[in-house]
Amino acid sequence: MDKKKVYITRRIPDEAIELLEEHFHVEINPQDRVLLREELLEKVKGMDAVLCLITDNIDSEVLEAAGTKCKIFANYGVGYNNIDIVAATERRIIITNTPGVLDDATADLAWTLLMAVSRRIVAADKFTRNGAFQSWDPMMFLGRDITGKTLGLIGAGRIGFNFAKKAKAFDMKILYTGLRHNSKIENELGAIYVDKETLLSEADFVSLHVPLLPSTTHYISDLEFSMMKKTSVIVNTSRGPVIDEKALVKALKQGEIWGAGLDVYENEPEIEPELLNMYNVVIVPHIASATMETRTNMGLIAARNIIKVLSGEKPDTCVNMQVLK
Ligand code: 8YV
Repeated sequence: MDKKKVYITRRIPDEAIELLEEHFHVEINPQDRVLLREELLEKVKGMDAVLCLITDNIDSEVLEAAGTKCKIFANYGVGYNNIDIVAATERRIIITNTPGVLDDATADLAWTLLMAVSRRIVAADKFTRNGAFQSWDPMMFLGRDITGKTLGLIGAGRIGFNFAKKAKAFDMKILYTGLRHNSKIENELGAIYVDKETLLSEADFVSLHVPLLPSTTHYISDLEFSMMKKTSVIVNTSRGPVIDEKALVKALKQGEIWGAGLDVYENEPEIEPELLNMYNVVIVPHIASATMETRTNMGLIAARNIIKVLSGEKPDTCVNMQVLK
């Protein structure tokens, strides 16, 4: 019998590819770039499964193009706002994601950004490299304390919890807000649930850990920035559109907040040009899960989901459970 066919839209770590190759005929996008729309529509045709990335727009046209043989789109990421879940469910295509394995890496990167902004690491590094460190100056690169300050967590799911856990080492007070109370974060970390306004006005550091939904789009905009402390730092490792990027530029320019650490952008890979020249902003290119271990584990979850689904079993991490009933 012919082997089932799996398409991978962009090269991912070898372990996942090798695992899939033990079972299926695997084709991978050979180019080091996101597939163009017409390429994606062509490549998914006749596949039994597709392993896609958050940079692929999987809408009803793509799902339709894949055809009736296709059982699963396994998304390489925990977020799946790139996929039309309703359209997939209508076609009884299973959608999976990669939760759990990237909690630490994402929380670590959020901390890296928080610290880099607070201690002005990037600007200080550039200054030193450029040979500008000619004499020590007591007023040079004054940053902001972290220990003992108040952390404001927006979204207390797995990644938010993990981020807050690390705040304990800095003796921080932890405030959180979100759709629902989380007794685990309250009992284990002493976090206090507050409304959005209280969080924004009391936190020294605000970190975003919510999925992108209509209700979280521009969750932080002009009004929210005006409520924040002038000394505060905002960190975003969730999804770009959660922050209104133009409002962020304005808030930074007007000194409504002290700084920002960003991994994600509203119109990725484009970035508001003014952010590029601001000294109090640290920007990285969506690398929160970019460690060898984490990216390998994400690939293995996606690969195992495909193996299970194409053997008639339930996947480990389905996001449209209705299809399994
Ligand atoms: C990845 C992410 O970089 O998991 C997510 O939702 O945004 C990141 O971990 C991305 O998914 C890679 O496709």
